[in-house]
Amino acid sequence: MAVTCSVSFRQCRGATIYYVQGRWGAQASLTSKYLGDPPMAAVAPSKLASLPPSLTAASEPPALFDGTTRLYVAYVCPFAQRPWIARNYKGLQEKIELVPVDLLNRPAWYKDKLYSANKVPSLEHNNEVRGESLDLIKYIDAHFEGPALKPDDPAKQQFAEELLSYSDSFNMVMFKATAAKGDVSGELDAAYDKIEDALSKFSDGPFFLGQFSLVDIAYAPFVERFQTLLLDVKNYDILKGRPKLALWIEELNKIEAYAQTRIDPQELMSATKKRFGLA
Ligand SMILES: N[C@@H](CCC(=O)N[C@@H](CS)C(=O)NCC(=O)O)C(=O)O
Repeated sequence: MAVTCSVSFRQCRGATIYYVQGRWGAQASLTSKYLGDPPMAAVAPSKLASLPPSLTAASEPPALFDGTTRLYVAYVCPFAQRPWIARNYKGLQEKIELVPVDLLNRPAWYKDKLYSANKVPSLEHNNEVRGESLDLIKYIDAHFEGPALKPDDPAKQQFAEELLSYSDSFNMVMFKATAAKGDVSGELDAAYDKIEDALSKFSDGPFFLGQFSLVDIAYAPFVERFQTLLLDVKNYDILKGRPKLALWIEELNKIEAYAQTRIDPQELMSATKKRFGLA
């Protein structure tokens, strides 16, 4: 099945790093093996049962621009998980409809009629569609009721912006380290020590800004994935010598809004490893 529109590539140390439905891999060439798996393979069946089914190329679109607010996601996509957590945390389950799409068998109307960037997440609200996960967390926080995700304290606001800016670089270190052949512990130490330091900055709670915020939402989907993957592939324990990070993950898992978006870690890892050509 050729679905090249759902794939993007970057070069990394001579290998092609590719990206399919929220998962990265390293391979000399992309084969149908990587595009042929059931797109929902990583989602635990128990979780799937309680979530709406993903729309496919065969699915009719919802009544687009009828005034309904819709958040388009793919269940395995860490970027889409961000605004999904924000929506849950603010208690907007009734106000923002969750619409999962199957990226590997994507409905044509998604690009043609809704979001020309053709990525998830996207948010349909007030007859407009917007994307970019970090922007969407902020947008949902600013335009809907519910507990604030952005702190009031200017010092925390500034630190939030620094951490949000760093999140892309952090993710890139993780993607490259996972795909690299040699010892990458130096790069990983630097990235996770930075996270451990960041978690030490405010003492009024276990989260990046003390209390749960948009920064935790930005990092959680990625840390979740790379914790299991790095342990398995690189024998690298992100928690070793990092008590703040261990506590952060423990406390994060108690947040129902986040727990609702989590898919089984082992299932996710085995699917991700397949994408990395490591299984
Ligand atoms: N920078 C975007 C990245 C979104 C993204 O790459 N989403 C992936 C799925 S995890 C996607 O839609 N890929 C489809 C494609 O690239 O065609 C964001 O933060 O929202």
